Amino acid sequence: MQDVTLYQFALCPFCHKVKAALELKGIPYKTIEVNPMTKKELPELPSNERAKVPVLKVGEKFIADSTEILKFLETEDDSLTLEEPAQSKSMMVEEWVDDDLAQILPAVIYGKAKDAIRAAQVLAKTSNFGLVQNAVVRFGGSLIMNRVAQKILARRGGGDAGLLLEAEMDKFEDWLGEQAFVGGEKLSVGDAAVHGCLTCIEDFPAFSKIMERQKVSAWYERVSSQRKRLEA
Ligand SMILES: N[C@@H](CCC(=O)N[C@@H](CS)C(=O)NCC(=O)O)C(=O)O
Repeated sequence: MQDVTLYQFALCPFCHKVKAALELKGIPYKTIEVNPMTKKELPELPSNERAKVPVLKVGEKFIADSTEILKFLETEDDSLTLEEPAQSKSMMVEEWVDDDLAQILPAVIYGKAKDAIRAAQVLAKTSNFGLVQNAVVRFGGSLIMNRVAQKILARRGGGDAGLLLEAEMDKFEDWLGEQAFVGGEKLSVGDAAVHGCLTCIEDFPAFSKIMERQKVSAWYERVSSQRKRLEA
Protein backbone atom coordinates (compact mmCIF):
# COMPACT_ATOMS: atom_id res chain seq x y z
CA MET A 1 0.00 0.00 0.00
CA GLN A 2 1.11 3.63 -0.58
CA ASP A 3 2.27 5.81 2.35
CA VAL A 4 -0.31 5.85 5.13
CA THR A 5 -0.75 8.70 7.66
CA LEU A 6 -3.37 8.85 10.39
CA TYR A 7 -4.52 12.27 11.63
CA GLN A 8 -5.65 11.64 15.18
CA PHE A 9 -6.33 12.75 18.74
CA ALA A 10 -4.47 10.55 21.24
CA LEU A 11 -7.67 9.79 23.20
CA CYS A 12 -10.16 9.44 20.35
CA PRO A 13 -11.82 5.99 20.31
CA PHE A 14 -12.61 6.27 16.57
CA CYS A 15 -8.91 6.87 15.86
CA HIS A 16 -7.98 3.83 17.95
CA LYS A 17 -10.48 1.79 15.96
CA VAL A 18 -8.59 2.70 12.76
CA LYS A 19 -5.22 1.95 14.39
CA ALA A 20 -6.45 -1.51 15.41
CA ALA A 21 -7.51 -2.26 11.82
CA LEU A 22 -4.20 -1.02 10.37
CA GLU A 23 -2.21 -3.05 12.90
CA LEU A 24 -4.27 -6.21 12.40
CA LYS A 25 -3.58 -5.90 8.68
CA GLY A 26 0.13 -5.18 9.32
CA ILE A 27 -0.03 -1.88 7.40
CA PRO A 28 2.79 0.52 8.40
CA TYR A 29 1.59 4.04 9.24
CA LYS A 30 2.63 7.25 10.85
CA THR A 31 0.47 9.50 12.99
CA ILE A 32 -0.05 13.24 13.12
CA GLU A 33 -1.47 14.48 16.41
CA VAL A 34 -4.15 17.09 15.70
CA ASN A 35 -4.58 20.00 18.09
CA PRO A 36 -8.24 19.63 19.20
CA MET A 37 -8.53 23.39 19.79
CA THR A 38 -7.35 24.60 16.37
CA LYS A 39 -7.38 21.41 14.24
CA LYS A 40 -4.94 23.24 12.03
CA GLU A 41 -2.98 20.07 11.22
CA LEU A 42 -6.05 18.58 9.51
CA PRO A 43 -5.96 18.59 5.71
CA GLU A 44 -8.56 20.58 3.77
CA LEU A 45 -11.67 18.38 3.53
CA PRO A 46 -14.71 18.90 1.26
CA SER A 47 -16.73 21.80 2.76
CA ASN A 48 -19.66 19.54 3.76
CA GLU A 49 -17.38 17.47 6.01
CA ARG A 50 -17.08 18.64 9.64
CA ALA A 51 -13.44 18.82 10.73
CA LYS A 52 -13.12 15.63 12.75
CA VAL A 53 -10.56 12.92 13.34
CA PRO A 54 -9.75 10.26 12.26
CA VAL A 55 -8.67 11.16 8.75
CA LEU A 56 -6.49 8.69 6.88
CA LYS A 57 -4.16 9.78 4.10
CA VAL A 58 -3.26 7.00 1.68
CA GLY A 59 -0.90 8.26 -1.00
CA GLU A 60 -2.63 11.49 -2.09
CA LYS A 61 -6.14 10.34 -1.08
CA PHE A 62 -7.85 11.48 2.15
CA ILE A 63 -10.57 9.40 3.79
CA ALA A 64 -12.61 10.75 6.72
CA ASP A 65 -14.76 8.79 9.21
CA SER A 66 -13.60 5.58 10.89
CA THR A 67 -16.29 3.41 9.27
CA GLU A 68 -15.45 4.73 5.79
CA ILE A 69 -11.74 4.19 6.50
CA LEU A 70 -12.30 0.58 7.55
CA LYS A 71 -14.45 0.01 4.45
CA PHE A 72 -11.67 1.45 2.30
CA LEU A 73 -9.07 -0.78 3.96
CA GLU A 74 -11.25 -3.83 3.28
CA THR A 75 -11.39 -2.96 -0.43
CA GLU A 76 -7.58 -3.08 -0.47
CA ASP A 77 -7.30 -6.39 1.42
CA ASP A 78 -10.42 -8.09 2.78
CA SER A 79 -8.67 -9.86 5.66
CA LEU A 80 -11.27 -8.65 8.21
CA THR A 81 -14.32 -9.62 6.12
CA LEU A 82 -16.21 -12.83 6.95
CA GLU A 83 -18.71 -15.08 5.17
CA GLU A 84 -22.40 -14.55 6.00
CA PRO A 85 -24.02 -14.75 8.52
CA ALA A 86 -20.87 -13.95 10.57
CA GLN A 87 -20.24 -10.82 8.46
CA SER A 88 -23.60 -9.30 9.47
CA LYS A 89 -22.78 -9.91 13.11
CA SER A 90 -19.38 -8.26 12.71
CA MET A 91 -21.05 -5.21 11.08
CA MET A 92 -23.66 -5.07 13.87
CA VAL A 93 -20.83 -5.01 16.43
CA GLU A 94 -19.03 -2.23 14.53
CA GLU A 95 -22.25 -0.18 14.48
CA TRP A 96 -22.69 -0.73 18.22
CA VAL A 97 -19.14 0.53 18.77
CA ASP A 98 -19.90 3.74 16.82
CA ASP A 99 -23.35 4.33 18.35
CA ASP A 100 -22.81 3.21 21.95
CA LEU A 101 -19.38 2.05 23.11
CA ALA A 102 -17.33 4.90 21.61
CA GLN A 103 -19.99 7.41 22.70
CA ILE A 104 -19.67 6.44 26.37
CA LEU A 105 -15.86 6.54 26.46
CA PRO A 106 -15.48 10.35 26.79
CA ALA A 107 -17.57 10.04 29.96
CA VAL A 108 -15.20 7.31 31.20
CA ILE A 109 -12.09 9.27 30.22
CA TYR A 110 -13.18 12.73 31.37
CA GLY A 111 -16.28 12.21 33.50
CA LYS A 112 -14.77 12.68 36.97
CA ALA A 113 -12.22 15.34 37.83
CA LYS A 114 -9.58 12.74 38.71
CA ASP A 115 -10.13 10.96 35.36
CA ALA A 116 -9.83 14.27 33.51
CA ILE A 117 -6.48 14.85 35.26
CA ARG A 118 -5.34 11.38 34.23
CA ALA A 119 -6.40 12.20 30.66
CA ALA A 120 -4.27 15.34 30.78
CA GLN A 121 -1.31 13.17 31.88
CA VAL A 122 -1.91 10.68 29.04
CA LEU A 123 -2.07 13.57 26.56
CA ALA A 124 1.18 14.94 27.98
CA LYS A 125 2.91 11.85 26.58
CA THR A 126 1.71 12.54 23.04
CA SER A 127 0.87 16.20 22.49
CA ASN A 128 3.70 18.23 21.06
CA PHE A 129 2.29 21.59 20.13
CA GLY A 130 4.71 23.88 21.96
CA LEU A 131 4.70 24.98 25.58
CA VAL A 132 1.59 27.15 25.76
CA GLN A 133 -0.54 25.13 23.35
CA ASN A 134 0.41 21.93 25.20
CA ALA A 135 -0.89 23.34 28.48
CA VAL A 136 -4.09 24.57 26.79
CA VAL A 137 -4.69 21.23 25.07
CA ARG A 138 -3.99 19.12 28.14
CA PHE A 139 -5.90 21.03 30.77
CA GLY A 140 -8.31 23.22 28.76
CA GLY A 141 -9.16 20.29 26.49
CA SER A 142 -9.76 17.99 29.44
CA LEU A 143 -12.07 20.54 31.07
CA ILE A 144 -14.09 20.97 27.87
CA MET A 145 -14.28 17.19 27.46
CA ASN A 146 -15.43 16.91 31.08
CA ARG A 147 -18.46 19.08 30.14
CA VAL A 148 -19.04 17.01 26.98
CA ALA A 149 -18.92 13.90 29.17
CA GLN A 150 -21.55 15.33 31.56
CA LYS A 151 -23.84 15.99 28.58
CA ILE A 152 -23.36 12.46 27.25
CA LEU A 153 -24.19 11.05 30.67
CA ALA A 154 -27.32 13.21 30.94
CA ARG A 155 -28.48 12.09 27.46
CA ARG A 156 -28.05 8.49 28.53
CA GLY A 157 -30.18 8.89 31.62
CA GLY A 158 -27.45 10.09 34.01
CA GLY A 159 -25.63 7.90 36.48
CA ASP A 160 -22.14 6.54 36.53
CA ALA A 161 -20.11 6.25 33.32
CA GLY A 162 -18.37 3.12 34.64
CA LEU A 163 -21.74 1.40 35.14
CA LEU A 164 -22.93 2.37 31.65
CA LEU A 165 -19.73 0.91 30.24
CA GLU A 166 -20.19 -2.29 32.24
CA ALA A 167 -23.74 -2.66 30.85
CA GLU A 168 -22.39 -2.30 27.30
CA MET A 169 -19.63 -4.82 28.01
CA ASP A 170 -22.30 -7.32 29.21
CA LYS A 171 -23.69 -7.19 25.66
CA PHE A 172 -20.26 -7.72 24.12
CA GLU A 173 -19.54 -10.66 26.41
CA ASP A 174 -22.82 -12.27 25.33
CA TRP A 175 -22.04 -11.76 21.64
CA LEU A 176 -18.59 -13.23 22.13
CA GLY A 177 -19.93 -16.28 23.97
CA GLU A 178 -17.45 -19.16 23.76
CA GLN A 179 -16.04 -18.03 20.41
CA ALA A 180 -12.45 -16.89 19.80
CA PHE A 181 -13.63 -13.73 18.01
CA VAL A 182 -16.96 -11.90 17.63
CA GLY A 183 -17.74 -13.54 14.27
CA GLY A 184 -16.42 -17.01 15.17
CA GLU A 185 -12.94 -18.39 14.62
CA LYS A 186 -11.67 -15.56 12.41
CA LEU A 187 -10.90 -11.91 13.14
CA SER A 188 -13.25 -9.30 11.74
CA VAL A 189 -13.95 -5.58 11.56
CA GLY A 190 -16.10 -6.00 14.71
CA ASP A 191 -13.08 -7.23 16.69
CA ALA A 192 -10.93 -4.37 15.37
CA ALA A 193 -13.54 -1.79 16.37
CA VAL A 194 -14.03 -3.07 19.93
CA HIS A 195 -10.34 -3.75 20.50
CA GLY A 196 -9.41 -0.25 19.33
CA CYS A 197 -11.94 1.34 21.68
CA LEU A 198 -10.64 -0.60 24.66
CA THR A 199 -7.01 0.22 23.81
CA CYS A 200 -8.05 3.87 24.01
CA ILE A 201 -8.85 3.49 27.74
CA GLU A 202 -5.91 1.20 28.67
CA ASP A 203 -4.52 3.88 31.05
CA PHE A 204 -7.81 4.28 32.94
CA PRO A 205 -9.22 2.25 35.86
CA ALA A 206 -12.29 1.25 33.81
CA PHE A 207 -10.02 -0.85 31.60
CA SER A 208 -8.74 -2.97 34.52
CA LYS A 209 -12.34 -3.49 35.61
CA ILE A 210 -13.28 -4.75 32.12
CA MET A 211 -10.26 -7.08 32.13
CA GLU A 212 -11.70 -8.84 35.19
CA ARG A 213 -14.09 -10.48 32.70
CA GLN A 214 -12.20 -13.63 31.77
CA LYS A 215 -13.70 -14.20 28.33
CA VAL A 216 -13.18 -10.57 27.38
CA SER A 217 -9.60 -10.42 28.65
CA ALA A 218 -8.70 -13.69 26.86
CA TRP A 219 -10.24 -12.25 23.66
CA TYR A 220 -8.36 -8.94 24.22
CA GLU A 221 -5.01 -10.78 24.51
CA ARG A 222 -5.81 -12.91 21.46
CA VAL A 223 -6.47 -9.81 19.34
CA SER A 224 -3.49 -7.89 20.84
CA SER A 225 -1.15 -10.72 19.84
CA GLN A 226 -2.19 -10.23 16.20
CA ARG A 227 -1.64 -6.46 16.11
CA LYS A 228 1.64 -5.34 14.57
CA ARG A 229 2.60 -1.68 14.95
CA LEU A 230 4.84 -0.98 11.96
CA GLU A 231 6.31 2.51 11.58
CA ALA A 232 6.02 4.00 8.07
N1 LIG B 1 -18.36 9.16 12.96
C1 LIG B 1 -17.00 9.64 13.13
C2 LIG B 1 -16.88 10.26 14.51
C3 LIG B 1 -15.53 10.94 14.70
C4 LIG B 1 -15.53 11.87 15.92
O1 LIG B 1 -16.57 12.12 16.54
N2 LIG B 1 -14.34 12.37 16.23
C5 LIG B 1 -14.20 13.30 17.33
C6 LIG B 1 -13.03 12.89 18.23
S1 LIG B 1 -13.35 11.39 19.12
C7 LIG B 1 -13.85 14.67 16.77
O2 LIG B 1 -13.03 14.79 15.89
N3 LIG B 1 -14.46 15.70 17.32
C8 LIG B 1 -14.13 17.05 16.96
C9 LIG B 1 -15.36 17.86 16.68
O3 LIG B 1 -16.46 17.31 16.66
O4 LIG B 1 -15.19 19.05 16.48
C10 LIG B 1 -16.03 8.49 12.93
O5 LIG B 1 -16.44 7.32 13.05
O6 LIG B 1 -14.85 8.73 12.59
